[in-house]
Amino acid sequence: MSGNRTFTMIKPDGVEANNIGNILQMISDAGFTIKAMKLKTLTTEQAKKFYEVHAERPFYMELVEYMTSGPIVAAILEKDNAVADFRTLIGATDPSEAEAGTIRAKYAESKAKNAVHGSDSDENAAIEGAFHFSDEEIVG
Ligand code: IDP
Ligand code: MG
Repeated sequence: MSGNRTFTMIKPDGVEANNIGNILQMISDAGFTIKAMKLKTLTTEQAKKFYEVHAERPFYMELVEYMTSGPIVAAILEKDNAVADFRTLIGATDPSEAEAGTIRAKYAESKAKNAVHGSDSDENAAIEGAFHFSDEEIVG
């Protein structure tokens, strides 16, 4: 059975472009409930750890620099089939390939600065949620 939670971040370009409200509206219109949320600026150490799986990719340091360039909004979201449905809502990594009407098609600047993160598996949703939130910061 697929899980009912995913983890997201509104990335620095989304915050900088004043799209926090627009993106949260799309998320709630799509049926997701917010279980935890915070605005914070990631340290270099936190961004490196969060994107550790990409450490060997050529864009890793560019990604870390971008993700620490300004505040992000981190959130845990709940919905049936949360991980897959959220990946559908955000669209492809590269906004030029993202379906019309998806968050990235509407608000991403580029493949690097692509407005939002969404977990890619139930396992990573749990790991990423726990990376950003303590149990007491998550509502029941
Ligand atoms: P995803 O966010 O759609 O899951 P991943 O392949 O997991 O995409 O990549 C993580 C993040 O790394 C992307 O969201 C994007 O910000 C950045 N990224 C991915 N590919 C590239 C690239 O080719 N150049 C620069 N940044 C990239
Ligand atoms: Mg990914």
